[in-house]
Amino acid sequence: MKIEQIKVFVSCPGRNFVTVKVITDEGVYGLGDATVNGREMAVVAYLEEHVVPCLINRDPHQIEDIWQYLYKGVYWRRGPITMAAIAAIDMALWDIKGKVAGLPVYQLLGGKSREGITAYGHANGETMTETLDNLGKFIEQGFKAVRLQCAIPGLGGTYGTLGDKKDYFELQSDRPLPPEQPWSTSKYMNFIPELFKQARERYGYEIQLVHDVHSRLTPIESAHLGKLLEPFNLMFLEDASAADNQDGYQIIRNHTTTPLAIGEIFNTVWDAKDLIVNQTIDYLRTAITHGGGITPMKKMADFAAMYNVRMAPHGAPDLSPICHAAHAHFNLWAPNFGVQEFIGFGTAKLNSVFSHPLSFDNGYIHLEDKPGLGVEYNEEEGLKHAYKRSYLPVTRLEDGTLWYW
Ligand code: EZ4
Ligand code: CO
Repeated sequence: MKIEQIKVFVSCPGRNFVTVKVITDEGVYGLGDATVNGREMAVVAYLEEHVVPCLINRDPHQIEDIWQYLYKGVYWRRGPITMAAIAAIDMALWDIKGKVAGLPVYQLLGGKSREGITAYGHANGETMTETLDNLGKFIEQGFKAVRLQCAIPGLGGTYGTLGDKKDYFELQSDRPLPPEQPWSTSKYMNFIPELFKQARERYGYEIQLVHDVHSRLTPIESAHLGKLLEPFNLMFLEDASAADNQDGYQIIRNHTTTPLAIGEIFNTVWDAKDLIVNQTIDYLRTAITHGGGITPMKKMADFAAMYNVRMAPHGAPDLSPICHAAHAHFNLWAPNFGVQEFIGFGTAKLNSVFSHPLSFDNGYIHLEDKPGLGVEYNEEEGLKHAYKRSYLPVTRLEDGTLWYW
């Protein structure tokens, strides 16, 4: 079997997605997700100009060798654009192998370690009451874990809240230039512990709770927040601080027993190596699309397991349904799976372009048994939704200093 053609599609059914289709001389094809939110066309150029020509006529079954060729074989290793491009090819090759074998990808990884995939939903709101009412709705739907994000009083536009937008799946397509949002660490610190206090008073301690700091705090500030949140038993605090310097997490760890999760912007195991071996984190949140594919994620999971770190792949709506399906296969297999972030299955427009094998019931994601990843990309529908330049917001402190979004 040979790789005959590789197509790269960009479509915007509410937000931009980059999709790769690897087609073989025997007609079998595989699909992969290469979306990097706000930098989509950089991955397209990387794939079309620098990856696709090298893969024509290669054997698609040589997944490991092709991964090594695209990673180790290239002097300019790592980085989000490179690794998303490699990831999409890798996903597509696992999809092909599964289709040829007549087996779902989780079977190729080693089979199921569990029946259902525990998912956490997003309860958010403009006020504390709205956020807590939404938490109640998630509990009623059977969710076992929920992320809480609330607009911070006195700040216009807080990460994780929708403002006047309809939903996550339409959030980004109308941002042709980066919008700006203000940030105040003191306003945030004075508010968030009260949100979790009231959540526990209203709903008790059975529901597991998560919060995403989105890297807005320094290590000592997040250590302080972690301590303030200890009475409210979080499942984890996400992106408590940026980890460009992995040593910073030791400061957080030294001061709080609130579990820590990080990794959605990591693109190789090297971004997390010190965090793992020093046991300064509890969950690794790298996505298959941004971490170089299924091949390295399996290695990362086994490495993390040696240090009691569990996998909790990023599940944002800017990952395409192909990545969400790949996560489901991975999560069914990974012995050290923790939890999957889950924001629903999107809009009718999104589902006209992508179909996926996932369903949700009583707090768990389930995967229909189909060969490969079990996803389809409708090329004709995709063409109806042209790419729109779009950006994530930029954050400034109230005095104008640029900060982490
Ligand atoms: O901000 O995916 O946990 N989820 C997140 C996301 C990220 C976006 C960035 O593209 O932090 O909402
Ligand atoms: Co996050």
